Amino acid sequence: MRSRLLLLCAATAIVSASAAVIAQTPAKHGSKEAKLNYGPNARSPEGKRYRSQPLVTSIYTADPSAHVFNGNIYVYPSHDIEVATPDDDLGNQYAMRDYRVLSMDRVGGPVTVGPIALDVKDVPWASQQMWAPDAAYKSGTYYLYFPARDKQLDKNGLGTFRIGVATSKSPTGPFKADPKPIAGSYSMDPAVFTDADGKSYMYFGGIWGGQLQRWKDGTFDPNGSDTDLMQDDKPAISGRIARLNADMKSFAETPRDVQILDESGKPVLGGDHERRFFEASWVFKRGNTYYYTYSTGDTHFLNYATGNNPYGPFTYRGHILKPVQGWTSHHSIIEHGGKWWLFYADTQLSNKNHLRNVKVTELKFAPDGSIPTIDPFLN
Ligand code: FUB
Repeated sequence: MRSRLLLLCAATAIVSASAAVIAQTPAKHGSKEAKLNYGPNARSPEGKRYRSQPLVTSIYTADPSAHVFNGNIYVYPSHDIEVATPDDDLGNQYAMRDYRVLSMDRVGGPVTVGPIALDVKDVPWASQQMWAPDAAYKSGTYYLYFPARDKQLDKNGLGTFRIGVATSKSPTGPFKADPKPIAGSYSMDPAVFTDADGKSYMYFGGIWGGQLQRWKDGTFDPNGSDTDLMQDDKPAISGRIARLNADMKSFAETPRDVQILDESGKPVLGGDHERRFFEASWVFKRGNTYYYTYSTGDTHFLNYATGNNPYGPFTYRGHILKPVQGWTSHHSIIEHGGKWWLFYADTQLSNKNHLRNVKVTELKFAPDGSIPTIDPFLN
């Protein structure tokens, strides 16, 4: 127990450092990284070796949304911070207040941690919990999409989640937030996909603390359930999609459900916790196939389903990633340097659910387009 405490103290000291560049090389004996649970000798609490190492150790990061802009890779993660809030099912322990962007010219190269790109204090409508963001680029402007609780309090004394947008001329910010959240937006985990025809779509939503179950026909039920969805024998609650207007800042339509069907064409049911949608939507296109990927939350898988257009329906295909160390699993997938990459996160450095670290590993495809399931541990 004592050595675990010392390790956590060392980790906290390291991650309080400001902007830094960390190379993905094994830690030198006696270096700061050597004191962390980092490097090829690092082990999970169960004694397993990790498939990949954290991309950075100077700050805690999670929910990585990776993009290729101008040939370089930019990762828009949540910026986890130390808080005393105990873990709960609403995710109050995830009390993030700002964003910082990671950048690299290739997977395996040095990673730069950018300065603060957006702070909650500079978002007029937001109160707290700057959760999983995403980014997009169009015509010389970078767009940062982010969820946060607004300033109107609900029965738990917390704000309702909305989705905001901020812009910058640089991929690393600083970003300036619009004064109001995107009209018609709700819940969290925005992910923007731009199709080959230039049309952009926002996928969003998350159940439990993400509040998706409280929204019916665009209306929020402040007394709705937080975690008991009473949906086991019914189609699972779906993530949402809305096409964006050309301004990239507003919805062109009322959000629609993103349906996930099983192999016989029936909707995946709410009680099917290993297959149903929980949060963390991410869409990419390979050939003519649209891959809708997401997290199963309480069963801790990353899954994928495929379809032939951005709206779906999508047919469930399998697990992308087995459970990582830590409660949440949230990811993104990009193609760079002729390979496909899965960005994900675990809690290797801290072993605390709310202090996560972003990682990357190669994602492969079988000839039929299926994705072999990745194990985040080597043995
Ligand atoms: O990081 C806070 C929340 O936890 C995210 O928005 C979810 O996707 C989960 O990772």
